[in-house]
Amino acid sequence: MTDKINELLRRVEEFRPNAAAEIEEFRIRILGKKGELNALLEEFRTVAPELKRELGQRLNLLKTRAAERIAALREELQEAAEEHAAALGDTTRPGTAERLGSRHPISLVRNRIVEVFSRLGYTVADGPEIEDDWHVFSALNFPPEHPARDMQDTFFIEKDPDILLRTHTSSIQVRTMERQKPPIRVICPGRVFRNEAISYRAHCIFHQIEGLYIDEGVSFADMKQSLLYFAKEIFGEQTAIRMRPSYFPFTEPSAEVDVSCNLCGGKGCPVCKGTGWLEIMGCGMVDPNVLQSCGIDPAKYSGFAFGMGIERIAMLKYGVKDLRLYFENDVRFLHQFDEAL
Ligand code: 2NM
Repeated sequence: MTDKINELLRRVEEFRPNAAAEIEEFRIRILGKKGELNALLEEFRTVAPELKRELGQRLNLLKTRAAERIAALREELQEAAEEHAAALGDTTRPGTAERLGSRHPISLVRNRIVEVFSRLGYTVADGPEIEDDWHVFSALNFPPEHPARDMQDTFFIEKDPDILLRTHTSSIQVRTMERQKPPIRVICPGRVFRNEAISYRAHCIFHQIEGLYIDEGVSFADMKQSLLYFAKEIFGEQTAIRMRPSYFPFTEPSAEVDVSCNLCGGKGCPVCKGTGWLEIMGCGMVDPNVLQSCGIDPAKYSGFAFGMGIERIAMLKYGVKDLRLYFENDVRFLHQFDEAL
C-alpha cells in the first residue's frame, strides 16, 4: 500500500497539463468520488491496525498535496492565459479603420473619357512609350525638318536609326491603322514625353488621350457631333463647343475645340480670361498622306482624329491651378478626389 501511495504522489508531482480541461480530468481521476484516492481509502479500512497510523498520515499528505498541486496548476494556467491576452490586446475591440487610398485624378478623368467614347463604339488601344521615328513622325506627315523632331523638343534614346520617347499617343493610332482594316474606332490614352522646362503649366511627362475614327464617308460634321456629345458628357449638358481653324501635320483641315466656360456661363471671367471659352483639344480630318502611309486607301476611306491633354481636362474640371501637383503625389492633394466624378 505504501508503494501505491508513493506512486500516486509521484504522478501528482509530475503532472504537467496543457489545458484547464486536463487539470479537471486529472482532479476527477485522483480526488473524485470514484477516484484513485477514494479507492486507496477503501483499501485503508482493511489494513492491519498497527499500520493505520503511518499509512493514514501518508494518505492525508497525499490528499493535501494533490489538492494543492491542482490549485497551483490552475492558477499557473490562468496567469499564462492572462499574459497572452494582454500581449494580444482586447481582440474583441473593433479595429482602427485604415484610410483607403484613392484614384489619382488623372486616372479618374482618363477612365471617364474612355467611358464616354466607349458608348460611341470606341475601344481602347495601347502602344509602346519608346518608339521609332516612323510611328511618331514620318507616318504622321511630319516633314524632315519639322521642329518637333529637334532635340529641343524630343527625348532621343538612340540616333541613326532614331529611337525616342513618344511625344504624342498618335503613334498608337498609326500602329492600329497598320494592323487593322477600317472601320476603325479607337481611343488611345497614355503617357507622353516632351523636352520642356517644368512649370505650373508644363511638364516633361504628361498624359494624352487621342481618338480616331475611320470608315467610308466619315465627315467633319460627324466629328463635330461626336465632340459636342463628349463635351456635354464631361462638362455638363449646358456646354456648347466652338471650333477654330488650326494646323497639325497629320490632319487637314484641323481645328482647336473650345467649350463654353462653366464658371461664368460664357460672360467672361478670370478662368476663361474674359473670352467665355476654354480650349480643350485639337482635332481634324486625317490627312490622306497619313492614311496612305498606314496602308489605308484615302480614295475609299476618310476619318477624323482628336487629341487632348488629360491634365488640362482635369485642371478645368477640378480647378487645379498647378500642373506639378499631379506628379508630386502628396496624399493631401490626392485625397481630395476620393469621391470625385
Ligand atoms: C491631335 C489633334 C488632331 C491625331 C491624328 C492622329 C492620326 F494618327 F490619326 F493621324 N492621331 N491623333 C490628332 C489630330 C491629334 O492632338 C492635339
